[in-house]
Amino acid sequence: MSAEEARVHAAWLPPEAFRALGSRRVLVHGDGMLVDTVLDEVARACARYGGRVWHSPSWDVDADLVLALRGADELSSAAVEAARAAGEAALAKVGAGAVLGDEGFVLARAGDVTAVLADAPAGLLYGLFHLVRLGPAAFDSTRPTERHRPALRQRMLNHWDNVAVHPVMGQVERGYAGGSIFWRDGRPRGDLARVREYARLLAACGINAISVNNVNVARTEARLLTNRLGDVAEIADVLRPYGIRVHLSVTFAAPVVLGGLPTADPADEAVRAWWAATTRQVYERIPDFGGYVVKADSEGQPGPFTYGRDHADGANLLADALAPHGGVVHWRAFVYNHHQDWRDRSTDRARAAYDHFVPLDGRFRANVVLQVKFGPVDFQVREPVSPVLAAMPATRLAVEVQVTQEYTGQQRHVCHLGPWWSEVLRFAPWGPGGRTVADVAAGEGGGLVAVANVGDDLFWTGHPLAQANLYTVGRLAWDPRLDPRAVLDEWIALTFPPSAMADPELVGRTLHEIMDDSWRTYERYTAPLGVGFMVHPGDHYGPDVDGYEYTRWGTYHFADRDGVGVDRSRASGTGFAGQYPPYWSQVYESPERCPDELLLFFHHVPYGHVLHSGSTVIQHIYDTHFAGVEEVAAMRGRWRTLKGLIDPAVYERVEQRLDEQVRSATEWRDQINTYFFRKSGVPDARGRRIH
Ligand code: GCV
Repeated sequence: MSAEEARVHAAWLPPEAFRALGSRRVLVHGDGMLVDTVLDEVARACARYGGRVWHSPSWDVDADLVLALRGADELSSAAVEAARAAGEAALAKVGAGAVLGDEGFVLARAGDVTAVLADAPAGLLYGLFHLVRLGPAAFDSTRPTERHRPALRQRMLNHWDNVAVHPVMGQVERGYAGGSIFWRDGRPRGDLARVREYARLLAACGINAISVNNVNVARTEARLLTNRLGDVAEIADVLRPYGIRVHLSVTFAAPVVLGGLPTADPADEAVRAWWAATTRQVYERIPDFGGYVVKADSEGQPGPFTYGRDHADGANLLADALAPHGGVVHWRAFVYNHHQDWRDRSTDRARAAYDHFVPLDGRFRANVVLQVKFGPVDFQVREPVSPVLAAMPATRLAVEVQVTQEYTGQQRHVCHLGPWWSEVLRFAPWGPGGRTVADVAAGEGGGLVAVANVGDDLFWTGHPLAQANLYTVGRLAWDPRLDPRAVLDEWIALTFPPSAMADPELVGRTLHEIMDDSWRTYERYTAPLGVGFMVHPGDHYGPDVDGYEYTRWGTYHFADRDGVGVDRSRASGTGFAGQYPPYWSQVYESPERCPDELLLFFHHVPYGHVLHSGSTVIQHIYDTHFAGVEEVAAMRGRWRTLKGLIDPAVYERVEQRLDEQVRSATEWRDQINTYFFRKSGVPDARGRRIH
């Protein structure tokens, strides 16, 4: 183990988290690569904590825990067969339709034995990590039977990692955790042990797919598809034992830039043949390759528009090449005019994905997953849910969220996003009580895709508390109904194991106090009431209220001396509100009914407009910005109570970042409040200092 490996933070899998499991007598029964992974995990835990492990023994053994494949041979061990019978009985009780599938498992008690049964090796692996989460509770004699299956089939991370350092975006586009764990200066980073640790962490929270390069595909990265495929295969080999399939971002222009063809037109036979042959070679090298991720006709990336074709033509071209091998295309819906004239009030970036893609519903092949950003603009701290998610019933849809905190404090600020994603996934686009976004993502074999926040930083995520965002996104993809507070509890108990803490109750309570509401705190001191952006152009860190106001990017707030906000109503604005099914369309259309937090996303209102909260818009801006900074200062105070109680390296890193968060939040407060005071001339009703 190198010195660096020794120092890399264990995140949510410290050895201590395996204590309960590792001190037991464990029997693993079944065969397969992922069963070997289970065995390896259990063996390491038992070596550390004094337990024992057997693999399909031919003699009778006494076990406390049995992890078995349902289809595996009978064993002569009475305890094992009893455990298996208990698992089967539990399954029968759940009902005939209660299949486990490729990744599910059942946990049941048989006498003194805890049994985990699965139909496939991946199910056993997920069952194992469930046991780790439960800790000693997995062995409670009264533990009820549980059946677990992932709600979403595809639980994916997109890495925006560049192989060669990009002159502006660096090694990782929008990366805030050091370099890439895969690539460095044009070559593989060469630390596959670190990649393996990463795979463990991801499997333990339920992720089963990763794309390993940026969706903006430059020259070097394009070649991962062909003559640098070996680099991808090496990563795939390391991820495979943890049930994670590798995907690749490809450029739509690949037939031209790699294949030397004169065109990348989807209707061209030579282009189709090139994709088919190239894809065949990918599968020869990586038989379980997941598929392609494509950003086309977006922010300068090539796409089908060049040839007068639409996005269905483009996506289907790649889908046809992948179909014989079982692969999928994740085709991104993030398509908009990034050369907008700010004077042009008729163009609305929020409308773009719907306008481009909804007319194509029904035309995509079965192995195309349309990957839709959760909101209509761009991963802001507050946006409405994208109306595309309710408008394409004949298309597989995946929801895309951003774990890397491009717009939410860049892993210098604590901003725990679990509650936000949970709100998005639970949103019912057809109206309260109806199907939810999570149902849409689950329904047609779509999924949840998250832009990763990990780099080669020793804490993985720059800010140690940002690890919780990565853990949470995996868990919500597995089960979107989970309460984000309960998921945070899991993360806390794993990362700061109670058995290794002098005062676990204080640690847990303090982390909840700091993190639970941190997304709303961030919202309070940044752009108000859903209006978005107001960030420094380019790096997107810190305030710059008019930074994007006169640019080509389509992200405006239209503040003047009388009011602020974007009129997206049908009656007098861009008509974006009309892209929703009737219930929300009507709610958003009306400034009176529109939820406060989205008011300025949908309406341009006077500063004196009275919110549902009873406050005016201008007073709300002042109040939330003063409150936001106070909350951050309180977070820092709370964190300081943990000094000496947790790992000093974690303590120091978080403390430094909280200092920066206090500074940055203060800057946000003062710039936003001063800007709106100067525009409106309305003084703060409470007479606080505005500059
Ligand atoms: C990968 C935003 C980011 C870009 C990113 C883009 C996308 O615009 O600022 O860095 O590019 O989203 O999602 O493709």
